[in-house]
Amino acid sequence: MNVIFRNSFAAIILMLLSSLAHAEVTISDAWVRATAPGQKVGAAYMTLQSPQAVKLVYAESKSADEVEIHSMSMTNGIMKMRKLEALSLLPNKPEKLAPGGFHLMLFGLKAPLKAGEKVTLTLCFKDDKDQITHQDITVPIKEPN
Ligand SMILES: [Cu+2]
Repeated sequence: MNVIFRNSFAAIILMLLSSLAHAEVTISDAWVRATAPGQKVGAAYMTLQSPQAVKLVYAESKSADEVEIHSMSMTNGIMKMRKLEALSLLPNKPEKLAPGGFHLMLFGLKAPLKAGEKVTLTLCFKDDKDQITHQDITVPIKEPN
């Protein structure tokens, strides 16, 4: 093997490895709702899209004691929230977390969430081989409009 061939071989291996590592969930339009002083609960919204079937199984934030995955639905005119064990993502189908629907609920906020500041979240996804991947995101805090 000459040196050039070996180097390009190594480069191809690296490219393959990094493309595997980047089979990750695309997280877009993420925002966290600003909270009033004293409010201990917040909500985060975003759009999730994965190239493969995965489940969002866990989330955490340094800004909150606990983060839960919730759904929201209207039953007889009453909004009901439900804690989900996991949120399934189908391949290449965007799943929107938005007010009135799925959201991440932040419990035990350590400080009020002020518009213009940012919150970090870690999202954990599990694929169909039970492989867990973590993704850290930085999310802007906004007033709902
Ligand atoms: Cu909720």
